[in-house]
Amino acid sequence: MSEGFSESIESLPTGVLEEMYVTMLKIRLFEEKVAERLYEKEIICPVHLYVGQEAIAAGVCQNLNIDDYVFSTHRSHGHYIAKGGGLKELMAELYGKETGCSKGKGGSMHLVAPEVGYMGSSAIVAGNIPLALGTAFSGKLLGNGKVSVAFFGDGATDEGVFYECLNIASLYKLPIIFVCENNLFSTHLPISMRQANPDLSMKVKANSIPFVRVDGNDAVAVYNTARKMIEKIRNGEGPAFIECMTFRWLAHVGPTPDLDVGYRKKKDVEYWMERCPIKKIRSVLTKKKDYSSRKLDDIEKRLKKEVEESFEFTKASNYPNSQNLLRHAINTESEVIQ
Ligand SMILES: Cc1ncc(C[n+]2csc(CCOP(=O)(O)OP(=O)(O)O)c2C)c(N)n1
Repeated sequence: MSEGFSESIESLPTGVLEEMYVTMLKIRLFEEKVAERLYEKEIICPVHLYVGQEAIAAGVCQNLNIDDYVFSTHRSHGHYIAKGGGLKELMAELYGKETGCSKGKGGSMHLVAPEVGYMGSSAIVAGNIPLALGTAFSGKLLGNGKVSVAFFGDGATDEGVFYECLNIASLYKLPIIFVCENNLFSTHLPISMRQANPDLSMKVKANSIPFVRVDGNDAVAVYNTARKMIEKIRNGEGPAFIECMTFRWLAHVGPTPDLDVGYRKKKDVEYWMERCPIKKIRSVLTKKKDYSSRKLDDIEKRLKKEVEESFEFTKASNYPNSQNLLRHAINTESEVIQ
């Protein structure tokens, strides 16, 4: 299925594979903890889990520098973690604590970590795409060599602004990579019930933007494709588009498997779970001559501890006090209150 650049996995350095594996497992373990806390109703902000899609954030972000720009969506944890955002600040944000990355005022859908180039997530479907276009414009004008990344779901391709952004990015040859995570549904509707022609490639190519579709559960395919595209973007060749075919394992929002809703079949979910992106990269890694499965166990132990520490940190943190409620917000005169 993959039309991506599928170089032999042997040619990928073990270090790169291991780093992607660590990122993916960190996202998975973190979200498993979050799911547990959601069931307990300890976390009460709306949470859109990324379980099943980890290879996309890891494969793309593995190619980025810390000062490249990433813009994310309501399904934000994977991109935040893959770009280097701190787990403690993320967990604290989900609990609304003042030590959270958005000072406890944003919740899961409004994360930010500019110190690592994670410029923010937005709950407005497709709303992050013009924002990424903005940093791409600045990158072009300043000639600073930075690349902007817009991650979005297939639902964003239903929006008019998506098409406007494709046009402008192409017209001005902006340094931006569009990453569509096509998990086959926008909430409960498949793309075939939303668009007359569900084939995205034609729409992207109509704007003269290079398009590649890859298996989004294969971190190596995502990595290789994004690497080639980002190299060209840095060389001034303008935007590129990668469509990553994938599937979310859990409900649109919240921690349940949501099979009772009736919009997807148990056997489809099982099919995709069989094609677990983490299982896949683990099997690639263990085929490397110089890699031992003991190392994988050590990584898992270390990451579980890191997740546990983020939880302890959150428990020990305070909620914002009432005097600070308007800090870091915009007042009625449109001034940012420090
Ligand atoms: C402009 C806008 N329209 C509708 C919504 C309601 N909404 C929230 S998430 C979502 C589905 C988005 O699907 P997709 O972009 O494919 O991302 P996924 O949830 O599959 O990751 C919708 C329609 C919204 N937040 N913003």
